[in-house]
Amino acid sequence: MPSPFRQSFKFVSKDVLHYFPGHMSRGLDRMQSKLKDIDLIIEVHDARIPLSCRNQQFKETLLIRPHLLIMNKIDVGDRRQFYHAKEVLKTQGDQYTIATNLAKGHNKIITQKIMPVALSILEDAPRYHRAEVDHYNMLVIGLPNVGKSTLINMWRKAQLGLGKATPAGAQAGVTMSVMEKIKVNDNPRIYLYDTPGIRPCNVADMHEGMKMALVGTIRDHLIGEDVIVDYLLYWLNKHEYFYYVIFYNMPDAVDNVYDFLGFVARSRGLNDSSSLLTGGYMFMPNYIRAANIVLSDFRTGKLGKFNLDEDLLRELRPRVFEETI
Ligand SMILES: Nc1nc2c(ncn2[C@@H]2O[C@H](COP(=O)(O)OP(=O)(O)O)[C@@H](O)[C@H]2O)c(=O)[nH]1
Ligand SMILES: [Mg+2]
Repeated sequence: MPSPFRQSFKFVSKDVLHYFPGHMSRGLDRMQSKLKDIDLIIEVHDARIPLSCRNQQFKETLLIRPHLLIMNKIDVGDRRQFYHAKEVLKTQGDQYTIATNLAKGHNKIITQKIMPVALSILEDAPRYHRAEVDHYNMLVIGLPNVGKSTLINMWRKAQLGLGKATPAGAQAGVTMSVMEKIKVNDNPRIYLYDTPGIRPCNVADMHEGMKMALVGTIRDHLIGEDVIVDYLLYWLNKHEYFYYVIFYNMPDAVDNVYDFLGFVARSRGLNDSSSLLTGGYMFMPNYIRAANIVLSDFRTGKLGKFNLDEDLLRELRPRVFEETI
C-alpha cells in the first residue's frame, strides 16, 4: 500500500540558506590566518546530522592540520546508527571521531575521552614549525550551537577548576566575537580558541538546510518555526516514526502542519483571541507558540532520538538497515 504521507517536501524559500553574515566570512579569514599557530583542530558537530552540513570550506582550508571530530549531543541522537555513520566518516577522512554528551557535564568526558585522544593525535602528528613551543593551541570550530563553548568551559572547569570563560546559549549564534584564546589545561599547557559558528555559505541541498534548522544551528525565526516543524512532521511521517501521535495524545497521525500545530495549541490552551465587530471573541490557535513547544520537545529528545541523516546512511550502508528487519 502506498504511504498516505508526503514523500517529498515542498520548500518555501531558498534565500535564507544562502545567507552568510559578514562576520562569518571575516571569522573564517581570521581562523585561516591563525592556522600557523594551531596544533590541532577540534571540530564540534551535531551527532543528529553526522553525515551532512559539514562545512566544505573547513575541509578545504582548515583541515590540513591534525583534526579531531567531536560529535556532540549524542544524548538526543540515535547511538546505533551513529556507530555506523562513524565508519562512513572514517572512509571520508575523519580518522578520529568521538561521540559526546557535553550537557551531562561529567569531567570524565574531558579527562578520559577528549584529552587523551587529542594528545595522542598530536603525538603522532608532525608539529610543523612549532617544534620548539612548550604549549599546544587548539582551534575549536563548527556550526553555531553545536556545543563549542560548552566544551571549552567544561575543559577549563575539569582541569583548572575555573568558571565559565565563554558564554554558551540555546539559540544559534551566541558566540559573536571572533576568537578568544582560553587556557584550559596545565601540564601540558593547552589553549583553546573559541570561534563563532560558521555556516556553509551555500547549502546545496535543501534537506541539509532544513536539518540544520531542525537541530538549531540557524536561528528559528529566519526560517520560520512553523516551517521547521513542517519539515519535522514530513520527516517523521516519511520514516514512519509515529511516537509523536502518542506523545501529544492525538487521535491519529497528520500530514498537514497546521492541523498538527492546531492540535497542540488547542490541547495546551495556546489561543489568541480577537474581538469581533458583532460582539464576542474569536479564538485562533497560536501556531508559533505551539511550534516552539514542538521544537523544544524534539530538541530535548522527547519525540525520539534520531539520526536525521538516516536516508544518507541507508544509501551508503544498506546492510545496517536490512539487519534490523
Ligand atoms: N542535549 C545536549 N545539549 C547540549 C550538549 N552540549 C551542549 N548543549 C547545549 O547546546 C546549546 C549550545 O551550546 P554552545 O556551547 O553555546 O554552542 P556553540 O554555539 O557551538 O558555542 C546550549 O544550550 C548547551 O547547553 C549535549 O551534549 N547535549
Ligand atoms: Mg559559542
